Amino acid sequence: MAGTSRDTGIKGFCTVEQHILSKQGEHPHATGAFSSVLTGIMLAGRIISAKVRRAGILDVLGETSEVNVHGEQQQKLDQIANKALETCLCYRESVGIIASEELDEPRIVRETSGKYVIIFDPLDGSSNIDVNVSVGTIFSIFERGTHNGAGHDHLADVLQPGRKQVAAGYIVYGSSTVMCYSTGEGVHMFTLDPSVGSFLLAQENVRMPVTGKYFSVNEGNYESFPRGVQEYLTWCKSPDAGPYNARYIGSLVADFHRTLLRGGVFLYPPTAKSPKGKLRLMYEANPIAMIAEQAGGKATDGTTDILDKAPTSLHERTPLFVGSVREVERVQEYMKRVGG
Ligand code: FBP
Repeated sequence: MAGTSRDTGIKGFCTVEQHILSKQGEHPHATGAFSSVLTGIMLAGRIISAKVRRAGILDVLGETSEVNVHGEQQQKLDQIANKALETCLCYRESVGIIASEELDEPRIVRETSGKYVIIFDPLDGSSNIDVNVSVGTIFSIFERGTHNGAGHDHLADVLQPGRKQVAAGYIVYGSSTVMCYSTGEGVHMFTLDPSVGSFLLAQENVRMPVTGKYFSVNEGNYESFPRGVQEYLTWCKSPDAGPYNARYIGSLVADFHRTLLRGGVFLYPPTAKSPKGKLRLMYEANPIAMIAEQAGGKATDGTTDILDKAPTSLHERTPLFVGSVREVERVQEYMKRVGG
């Protein structure tokens, strides 16, 4: 599939739709319902990308007067991104339920029909929006439980463990707009070509390096990290380790994308301010964990693999340690040895 197409000279002149079609052979019962959801997410991604790229000259920067369920002041672009995803997804017949970081409760789009549940962080890294640093959209897709009409348990359809995701991914709005997604058969990366308005295949079956000398963490919280994490970070900075390079953008989607391609580990441990961790399980940790594992990496909350955690609420938080298998295991060893 990959490789340069002779007549266009554009590497991998393959769209996401073609890529899914090419995989359909492996899914004889595919109905197009899934690709319809993905094209909805990509359309919203193109709309958001266009706003983010012209943010300085459009009235989309800064805060709104509204506060979201987390008590955070909503950014204008948070709302714009959320609206774009809601609108693009709710048109699709195969969408039954959507849930978002910016919506207090799940939205039941179709009471009994609509096969899929889509949970998303419309604009991750909001603290970076106004300073032109990469931000992103993160999405997680589940299939609904059995449709039995009245009394259907919508919340049970949303609160499924990450291992049940049928697909997950993210879009980074960085120097270019890149989408990475997985349906459980590897991780594939597409770049938005604004000149043709399509996400084109950039790399298939992306593999995360097994090790990598990068650690990514907000060390401003160092004093309240668990001692095992403090000891691991001290080791990373020691001649014995190399030392490792510190990299922290402050947008999970961008810090993870670098970790996917270069290896290393991203850490958001429990802190005094966020004793359960800051990041949200359903629309940050779960989808990122699926991509990590599908690329050969690992994602844990320190003890349990993220994808094996049983969610109890839509906006629950979790500690997150994700990256190269060897690095995440090393953090866990330190946490076990030094006791959390
Ligand atoms: P939202 O911007 O979607 O709320 O995401 C949370 C986030 O911005 C992550 O993208 C990032 O990894 C983390 O918070 C940064 O937190 P901190 O500013 O505490 O380092």
